[in-house]
Amino acid sequence: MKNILVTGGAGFIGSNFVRYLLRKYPQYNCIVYDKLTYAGNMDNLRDLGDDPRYFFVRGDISDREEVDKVMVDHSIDSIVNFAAESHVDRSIIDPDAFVQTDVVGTCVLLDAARKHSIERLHQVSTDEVYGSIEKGMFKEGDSLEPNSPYAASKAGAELLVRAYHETYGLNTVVTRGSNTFGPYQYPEKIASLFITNAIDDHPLPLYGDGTQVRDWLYVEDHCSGIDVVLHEGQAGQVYNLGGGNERTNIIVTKLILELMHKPESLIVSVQDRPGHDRRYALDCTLLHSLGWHPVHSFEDAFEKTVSWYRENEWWWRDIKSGAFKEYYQQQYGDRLRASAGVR
Ligand code: NAD
Ligand code: TDX
Repeated sequence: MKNILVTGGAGFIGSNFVRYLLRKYPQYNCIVYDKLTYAGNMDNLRDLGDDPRYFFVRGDISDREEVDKVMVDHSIDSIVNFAAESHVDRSIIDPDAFVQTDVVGTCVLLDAARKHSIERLHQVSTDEVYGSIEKGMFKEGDSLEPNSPYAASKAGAELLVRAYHETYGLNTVVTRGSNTFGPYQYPEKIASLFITNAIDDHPLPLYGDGTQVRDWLYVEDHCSGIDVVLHEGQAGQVYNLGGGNERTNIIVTKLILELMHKPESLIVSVQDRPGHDRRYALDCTLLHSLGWHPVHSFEDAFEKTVSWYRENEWWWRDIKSGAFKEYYQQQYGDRLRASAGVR
């Protein structure tokens, strides 16, 4: 591998991955290909500045011509596909873009991978494709029972990846990552939203009773897991990639407030997310057998994350003062008003 196309590299995990890759592999070139949707942000890559091994191309993964051009222009030999519409709540409001980018876009990348005979395509997927589990842990062979339009579109993408491996012998790997947190996360997800709200003493809108469970993974550990599978994973294989940190949402919320010395009275219980998955949990034995283990403790990584948002207001204040406000109103306006009425 030499010229790696990182689609969605201007987003949260993608930008952290680009930094990780360039740091670890001095011989690699990283070509970021990103549509720059509301979630894509050149500020996420600002510190790479004039690194001669980093290139940025603005483009849509569902545009065949643009994808073809970047493959040729940069002699791409591997693809890591992060590009996606990634937020469950937005997929409930409007699923269209999820199907277009997550499913159709992945299909276009698979075709380009075939056409240009690339060495490997790594699909960055999610634990949400399994649906919810009350007890035990999901294994890679378990059935896919996605519950949100987001999860369904990611499952659709994965099935195409599988089919291209089986039918055309394309060298593919898939990672199913769990809930990720860390620097440069668009402030719509629970961790980045609640930290930035708490800085401003704004309410933290907790869905339902807050007893849903997620498995938390620090972004650096997510990147190292992708790195291991990209380089060591078996062709055609899927790998669970979880942090082993199961926590309820209420526990995560209270931890954030404790780390920030803010009162629990900021927590407001609001109307639940429809189709809300109760619990995700991953058995990561397969990935552990490749030698990967998360190295960041949940509490320390959360503390680091809180500090990062505190020290980098320049990054998120701009985002929160723009189009985000409209989304926030749509998603939380009625919910917060209804909760205030109940009190
Ligand atoms: P993000 O929303 O922060 O970033 C997505 C990026 O993709 C953005 O830069 C956006 O501009 C780009 N993009 C969107 N549509 C595109 C298109 N049509 N063409 C090209 N670029 C496009 O997402 P994230 O949280 O960094 O997630 C990255 C990937 O990891 C996604 O595939 C997501 O499903 C997966 N994932 C995320 C998590 C998590 O907790 N955040 C966990 C597991 C898996
Ligand atoms: O305002 C909120 N209040 C709240 O209680 C938000 C945004 C979330 N929540 C709850 C819902 C979930 O139980 O917190 C939990 C986490 O929610 P999100 O941060 O929206 O993440 P989730 O829906 O679990 O999906 C995430 O993990 C898997 C990422 O967004 C996906 O991209 C990834 O695939």
